[in-house]
Amino acid sequence: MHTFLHASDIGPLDVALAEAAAIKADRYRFEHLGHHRTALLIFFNNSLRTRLSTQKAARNLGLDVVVLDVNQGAWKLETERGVVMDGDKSEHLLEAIPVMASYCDLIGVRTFAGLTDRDADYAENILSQFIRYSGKPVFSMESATAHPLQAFADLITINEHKEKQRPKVVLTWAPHPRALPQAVPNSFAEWMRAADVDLVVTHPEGYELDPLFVGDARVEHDQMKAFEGADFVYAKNWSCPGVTRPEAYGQILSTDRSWTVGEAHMAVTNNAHFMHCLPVRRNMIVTDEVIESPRSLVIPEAANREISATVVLKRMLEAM
Ligand code: AN0
Ligand code: CP
Repeated sequence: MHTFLHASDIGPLDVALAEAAAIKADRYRFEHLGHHRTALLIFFNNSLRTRLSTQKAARNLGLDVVVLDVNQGAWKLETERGVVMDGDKSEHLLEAIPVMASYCDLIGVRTFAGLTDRDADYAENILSQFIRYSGKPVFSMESATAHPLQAFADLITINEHKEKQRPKVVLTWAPHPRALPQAVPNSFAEWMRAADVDLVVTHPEGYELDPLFVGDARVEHDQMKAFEGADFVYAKNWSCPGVTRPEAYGQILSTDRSWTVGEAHMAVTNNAHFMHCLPVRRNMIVTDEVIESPRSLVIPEAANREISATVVLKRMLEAM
């Protein structure tokens, strides 16, 4: 595996899930693979879970790890070609990428969507330059349109907790005070479709996700109806994806707090597990009662980020 961005990059999901279970049972089992190799983790944006779990995963595999926070201590990077660099950016990505790549064997990149230029975001403008100019395997640690390490961890968590072969999984939009990317819901929808669960997506009008990720998954605009009989409820805010409302790309279209997941919502489910990728704003996305309930999986889900990252880095090392 040379790049990790989409569910298809990891091949058959049953094989990946079996590998995840084996690694969870013995997470140092492939420690020899990373000997004398270095992973570089580059953060253009904040992170708690990805930063820690990916470092832990790399160490499980015997890798050395270097972490760079681009906006803290590095030169400000220009990302557009053809710009006269007379502003505050001291270095271009076109030099910085091969330089950074010369010190490592594989590269993880976190770079959020700008949420102003849909075409640039959906072309994965920054990640694709790393893929093209680094000459090294590159994996997304949440890039403009996708967060595959999160979706893989979510799938592992659902697989561990499901009580029927084909559970009903509901992806629900929920309100948030700031405009957030679509990367998490995009990848969640993509991976759930690949895993063949009964996926239902619910959101207010205008929040339609890109068909590239959501395919022909069932969309139900009545949130309560969507929740009926659900085995898993996956909450997330996202901004306007610009599919049905191109002029509103990246904007907040609704702040309707009736979409905040509470006990009345969970009461119509099949005693569903609650999931969220974190960080979560309590009593905006989900009430205290629901996130603290015994059916909440937010902590095991975050813990599985170490497992998904270990599988992905292992695959990349094996392909070298
Ligand atoms: C980010 C997002 O919504 O994409 C990261 C989630 C893992 N969340 C925030 O910026 C709050
Ligand atoms: N879920 C997730 O990716 O969290 P961080 O933004 O803290 O890495």
